[in-house]
Amino acid sequence: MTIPTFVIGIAGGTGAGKTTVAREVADTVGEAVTRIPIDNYYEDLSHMPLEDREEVNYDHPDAFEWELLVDQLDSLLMGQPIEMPQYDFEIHNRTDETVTVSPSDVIVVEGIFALYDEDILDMCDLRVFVETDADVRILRRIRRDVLERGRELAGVIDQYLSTVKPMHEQFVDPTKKNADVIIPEGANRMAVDLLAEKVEAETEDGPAEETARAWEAVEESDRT
Ligand code: UZR
Ligand code: MG
Repeated sequence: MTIPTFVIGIAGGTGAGKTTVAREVADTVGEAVTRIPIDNYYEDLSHMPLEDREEVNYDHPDAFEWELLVDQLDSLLMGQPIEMPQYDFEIHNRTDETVTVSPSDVIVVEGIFALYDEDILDMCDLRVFVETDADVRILRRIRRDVLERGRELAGVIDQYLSTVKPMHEQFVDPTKKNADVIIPEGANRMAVDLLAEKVEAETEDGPAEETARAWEAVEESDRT
């Protein structure tokens, strides 16, 4: 008997520490964990010139290709591998490459809208919202966008005020009500350990599987 895949959704505002929580949970649990960043499922905007792509509101739920994410998650849950798209923040677009992702016991779906779409919510076994103060989040966001995503400070500030903040208040923050647990300040050790314990408990062989395997062993030894 196989244990069904355990799916965790991790949402929260930009810079909240979602990716860090996902990574630390993955590093803490014994099982293989597949991470699915929802950023990889931004709509393919190859048909648009860069100047237009720079103007897109990436903090709105419509910026994502939900159908593809749902389809691919479905495939993984049915035990089939997927070709996960990859996203390049510097050019605001999907890259030509995909990454083959194999099914695994644990899947972490992570992104600002991880707790937004009804289908995704249904597929999650554990829904987590990472709640970090807005001032801490914007400081992290500035550091990341300037150092890692090739942005100008003025542009980061402008984008934050024009879309990131209002969209957070309108669309992201309300998804907190869909969470089973809210964890403060991103990757705090206790929260990560509790999540990891839950994952271990849900994915380890229960008594039913152990009994079944014990019987198989007995039958096997009877035959020999
Ligand atoms: P996280 N984002 C970009 O800045 N450029 C893109 O091409 C695509 C996304 C940003 C997006 C959102 N918003 O706030 C953030 N803007 O990525 C979500 N503007 O990513 O959860 O890792 O912060
Ligand atoms: Mg992140």
